[in-house]
Amino acid sequence: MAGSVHEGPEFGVGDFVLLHDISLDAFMENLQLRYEKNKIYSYIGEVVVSVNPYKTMDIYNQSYVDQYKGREIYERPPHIFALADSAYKTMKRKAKDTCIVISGESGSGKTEASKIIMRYITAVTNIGGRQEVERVKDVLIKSNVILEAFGNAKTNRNDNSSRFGKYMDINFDFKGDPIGGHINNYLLEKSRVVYQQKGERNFHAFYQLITGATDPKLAEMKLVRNPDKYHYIRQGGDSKCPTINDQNDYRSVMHAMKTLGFAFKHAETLWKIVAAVLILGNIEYEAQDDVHDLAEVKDKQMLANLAGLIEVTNDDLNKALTHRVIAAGGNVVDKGLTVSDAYYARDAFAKAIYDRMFTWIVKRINEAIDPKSSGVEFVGKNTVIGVLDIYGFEIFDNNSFEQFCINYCNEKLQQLFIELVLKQEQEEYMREGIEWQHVDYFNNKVIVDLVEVPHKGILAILDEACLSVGKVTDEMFLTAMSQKLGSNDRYTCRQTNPSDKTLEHKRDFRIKHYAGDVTYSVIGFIDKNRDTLFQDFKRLLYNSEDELIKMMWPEGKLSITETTRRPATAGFNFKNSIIALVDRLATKEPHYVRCIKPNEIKSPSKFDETRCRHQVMYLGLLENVRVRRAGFAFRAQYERFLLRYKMVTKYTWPNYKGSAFDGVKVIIKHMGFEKDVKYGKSKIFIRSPQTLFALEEARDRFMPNIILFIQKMWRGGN
Ligand code: AOV
Ligand code: MG
Repeated sequence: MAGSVHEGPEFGVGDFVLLHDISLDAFMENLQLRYEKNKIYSYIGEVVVSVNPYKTMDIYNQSYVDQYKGREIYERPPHIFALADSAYKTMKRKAKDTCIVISGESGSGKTEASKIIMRYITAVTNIGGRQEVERVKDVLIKSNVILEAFGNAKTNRNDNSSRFGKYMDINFDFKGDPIGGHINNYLLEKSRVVYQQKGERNFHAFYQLITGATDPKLAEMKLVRNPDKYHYIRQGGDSKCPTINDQNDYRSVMHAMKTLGFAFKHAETLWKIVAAVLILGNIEYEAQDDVHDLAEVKDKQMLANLAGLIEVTNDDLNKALTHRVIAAGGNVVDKGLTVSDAYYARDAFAKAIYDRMFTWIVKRINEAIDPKSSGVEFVGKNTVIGVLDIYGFEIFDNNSFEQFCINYCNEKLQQLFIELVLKQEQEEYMREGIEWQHVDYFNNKVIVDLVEVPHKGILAILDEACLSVGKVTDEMFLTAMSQKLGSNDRYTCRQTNPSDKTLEHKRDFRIKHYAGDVTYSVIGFIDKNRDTLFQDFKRLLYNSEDELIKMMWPEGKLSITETTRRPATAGFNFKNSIIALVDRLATKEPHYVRCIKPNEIKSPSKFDETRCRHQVMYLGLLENVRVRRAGFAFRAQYERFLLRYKMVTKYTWPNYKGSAFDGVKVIIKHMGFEKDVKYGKSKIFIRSPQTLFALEEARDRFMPNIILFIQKMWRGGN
């Protein structure tokens, strides 16, 4: 029947737990049937399974909001609104923090899901119409526009791929109205600033500036309106993306910055930094003479333009781009860079300046959405809903340190999912006093351990290599890994002997991830993990006349002899931030959205069975169904059950005088289902889906009489 989780046989079952036969084939058949009927959402109990429709669906408007507001999850057809509502209600009713974890591979629809959830929450709150709350909502939504401009890019998997991880807490006051939020960001893929694979683009912001800024603005920044002129943004081969309108997006970003209260001067500086990175990428070097190969900047005018943008002197900039000052035995030595070292330094500079700018943007957004400064009067307990939208599992032709971190993060989230789903179910059965049946689940802990365990994990081996003295190469790291991990069946080294000229020289290792095998090229691992930037650049930027640039680089204040401790590595920081994230999620009541990408070609009509089956398998969805079912297809609280089905017997309709528990028993007895149910402390558990369908059908049969009854009551009859 339409109108509940059971939408009728032509749409399959809305909840996979209701499948007659719990097998992968039955799961796939149901998923495909629903997708083909435009039913992109389904449930596994309270978990939402979402298949990316790759087309605009008219299912998010106000009338849909009204249908889901305040309803129980199984009372309406599956929808992500129901999950958002459930997270919201739980938070409000129990005054407990909740979180929504959205997972799935790159392009499966996580970011869109997180935005839909945000929009739902803003649509159902602030009934009182408080102006300050409206402002908070606007600011929360607009913050996304800015983050996506600077942190998303077109990849070969997704035109709007998140290249950073995002966890956002939305804070609510005791009335349940949003009063602000806080964002934690995780490792921006900064290598993209200087390099993109074929078919990919740099971060959207670069193209937005080039296409969106006015002519005078571009002239002032010494830029031309042609992306193909800039080395850092043309390597992918195509700067245009048909699904993206950079020019309009530029305007939206400017508008969003205004809404968030960014100072005009600061917004200007951000675009100036973007422009500076573009020019930096075009800086070329030549050797001063044939003997020393010492680098010199070719185009002095370009150097001057760049210096003007970041407000430093030409000399200082030239020095930083071609020299390195080092402290050796108490003496300060000024050393010229070779041409190749200078190119390396240039790229490191570009990545660092962009990355630091992104960090600043997140910090500035956090100030704008800080609940303490929202102006909303704050009384009583403050609770949060956390929304996690992170970069999805990805495999490219060439996978490096970034993919390694991203995929490790997805392993962690998968593990959290397994633990929490199992735990939640077991706890529910215990609470209800119903016997729990063990269900086997593939636990990916072995892969997580392979990456993160102290001393023996890949990240530890990498750190050890980075910290050792002398010149360490990526190949040495690979050898060290092979020695220590050789026996791990999730790890394979694919290094060939460089002296064997008959073979193509491979410097790869492969990990059997939960979501598939990924081969990582080891090239660049040491460098990306060390993540060091010459002090020269830090000092240069600290000495900028631009107040914001100076503020972004406080450590430039230190002189070269004030030796600083070796900073923590990128891998170490990332691992700790992800562990902290998982710990944080585990303290909240979780809700899950599992996103599936139906095909590789962004088509709204193609259900690639093999690709979908693979995702269903690695996401552990079938096991999820088994765990959820563990003997029972359906459960509901006695009060809700009675309310929903009381019309099926004359003993319970219109009102049952006794307890809800007794009322439910009357219904079950009347229908003859005693053998198929178990009574928990607060809920009834139903074994077979057919029983539930029969109840629903009975309810449908009695519904017309009920409508007549209600109409009669209104007319004053009885
Ligand atoms: P992702 O966040 O999961 O990938 P997105 O949420 O960016 O993926 O979705 C990719 C694209 O699919 C979007 O740009 C939309 O064109 C389309 N799409 C997804 N969900 C919907 C929907 N509900 N309705 C209409 N179109 C949709 V990544 O960030 O790459 O892991 O790192
Ligand atoms: Mg995304």
